[in-house]
Amino acid sequence: MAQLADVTNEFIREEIEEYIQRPDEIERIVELFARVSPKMQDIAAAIIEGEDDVADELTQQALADGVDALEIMDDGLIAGMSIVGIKFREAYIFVPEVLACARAMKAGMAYIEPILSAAGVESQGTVIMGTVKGDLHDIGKNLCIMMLRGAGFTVHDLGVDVGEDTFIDAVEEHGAPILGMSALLTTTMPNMGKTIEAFIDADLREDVKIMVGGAPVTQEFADDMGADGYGKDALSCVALAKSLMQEVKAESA
Ligand code: B12
Repeated sequence: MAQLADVTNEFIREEIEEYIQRPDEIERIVELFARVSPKMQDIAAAIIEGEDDVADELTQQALADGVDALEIMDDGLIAGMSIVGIKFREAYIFVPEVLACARAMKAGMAYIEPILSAAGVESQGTVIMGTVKGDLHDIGKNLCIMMLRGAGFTVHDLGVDVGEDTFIDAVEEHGAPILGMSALLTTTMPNMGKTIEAFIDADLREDVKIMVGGAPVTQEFADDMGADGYGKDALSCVALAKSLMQEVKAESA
């Protein structure tokens, strides 16, 4: 088991000591940062401090040094955000600070996105993605979109606070076989179920595979609301989209 002393970056060590109290979270975060390279720890620190210019510079530098774009995304940008999430939950920081962290993450992602997108070849299929009504969280959704595009999917991003009718219109307009919905609030999660019901009412449920995700969403919740799949992160989102696409092809064969 990794120890705090195995985390080489002093700032990250202090953040863990000062702000993380739950033993399971300490173990998970220490394990994570003990594994990631010093360069990635620096990027994570820039995210935690909300320094977008530093995140921008370090991401460019890491790419120039040959670090893999996925490694920067997972071990630098997302890893940093995991500490931000805990500090926000425990009210050590508030919305303006989190927005600064989100801006820093976006600054790094700006370099990662074109690389992951360029990796794709022919289109694997069309996916409509959006964050449900009442919900403004889009970092996770945007990561999923980035990865889906990287895997060759054509993705139409409806943005945040998306109502049922907008989801239905987009699926129809683009003839999309897959719809992905994101929700980060327990209060907006039910809007996923409402959207699925709206598809049923419009007699369109059979025409589209629906996948859901977001931190509070679980497989059980997804099953209960009648979704076709749940993904816990951007990588599973891609795996899920691929398997749903196979189902679509098998059904239409
Ligand atoms: C950043 C953030 C914000 C930012 C959002 C900026 C932005 N542009 O997105 C701001 C400051 C605006 C914000 C506002 C609020 N927030 Co907020 N926020 C967060 C925070 C810290 C991180 C979320 C995040 O980006 N995570 C990083 C990404 C990478 O992870 P992710 O979103 O889970 O996405 C991954 C997976 O879930 C999955 N996934 C996501 N979508 C999908 C979709 C599909 C189809 C699939 C397959 C997979 C998938 O893949 C993603 C990539 O790996 C979380 C804490 C947390 N730990 O989640 C709180 C959190 C979600 N917020 C919370 C709250 C309460 C709020 C506010 C109500 C605060 C307030 N008092 O105003 C407002 C609500 C605004 C609104 N109407 O939406 C609570 C929700 C509590 C609850 N039980 O509902 C949380 C959990 C913090 C907490 N513990 O208190 N927030």
